[in-house]
Amino acid sequence: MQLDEHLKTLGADEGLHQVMMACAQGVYEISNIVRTGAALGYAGTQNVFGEQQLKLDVASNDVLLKVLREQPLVDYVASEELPEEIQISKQKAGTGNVENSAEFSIAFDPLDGSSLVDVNFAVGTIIGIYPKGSFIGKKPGEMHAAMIAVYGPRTTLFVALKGKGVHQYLLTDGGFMLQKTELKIAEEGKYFAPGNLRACLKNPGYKRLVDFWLEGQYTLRYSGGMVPDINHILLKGKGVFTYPGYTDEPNGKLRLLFECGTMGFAIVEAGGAVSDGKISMMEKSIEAIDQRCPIIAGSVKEVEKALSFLI
Ligand code: P6P
Repeated sequence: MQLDEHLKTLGADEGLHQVMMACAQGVYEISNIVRTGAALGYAGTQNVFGEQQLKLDVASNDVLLKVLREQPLVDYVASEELPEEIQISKQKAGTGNVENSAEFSIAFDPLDGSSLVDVNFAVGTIIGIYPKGSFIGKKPGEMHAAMIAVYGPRTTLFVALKGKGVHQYLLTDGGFMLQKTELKIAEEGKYFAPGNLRACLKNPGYKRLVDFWLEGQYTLRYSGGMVPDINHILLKGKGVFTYPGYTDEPNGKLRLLFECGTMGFAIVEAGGAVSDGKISMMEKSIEAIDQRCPIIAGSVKEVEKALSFLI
């Protein structure tokens, strides 16, 4: 079954369906850019986090901005590659040619882990679809849907629809075809994806947690790409992903709006748990576009065990 048809069977409302199909078109175009090496090397610019932008980052960002600007229902957009949120509905309405019929605001990381492309590791696109309006003050739990693309040996797409589960589609010559429905994460499972291991030096609780996993003979599954690493948990149906902070960087590296909130939404929709170390990521208020936060995510009991060491 095609993505378009399956979204209808899931009961996605018409406007959300329209915007999700536009995002899927963007993912299709980004997949082609990644696979053909159409944009290699550095762009000579930095993002708001001071990270050198690759031509791939800029090209992927341009693709999503293009497809979203064509959507009358999109209000604000925010990208990891842009310094601030943009109200594209107002830009259009400002020309007097469109009354503001916007319903959704969309935050995205157009190519997460892009620096891994040059070693041919899997990377991904992370898209969070929120109610309209500024992202500031919203919480990830308010999302209508999350879309997560994985550019690996195959291009696959997760769709997490609020209250309607997580589903996986494979990009084929005939478009995105349904592969797996109702993905579920079991309460526990011995896979671990320990990000920011350098934190063990100054965060003794993290060192004890890693020792717990090693003594428990957990299987390591960490690639340095958040999307493929959490893809593994969703498809194996178990495991835990961590990227904690430590004294030098108490909030760690990953972004609430562009990474932790959206990936966490999909994990919760699949029956898992996601925390910033203190509260559920779904309840964490977005205070700034570039806000970073620690993340512990995956099987409910694995997250609980991890938190018992980290708190
Ligand atoms: P480290 C990729 O750059 C990324 O933003 C996430 O996709 C990934 O989980 C993390 O950084 C990896 O960070 O410190 O292991 O390189």
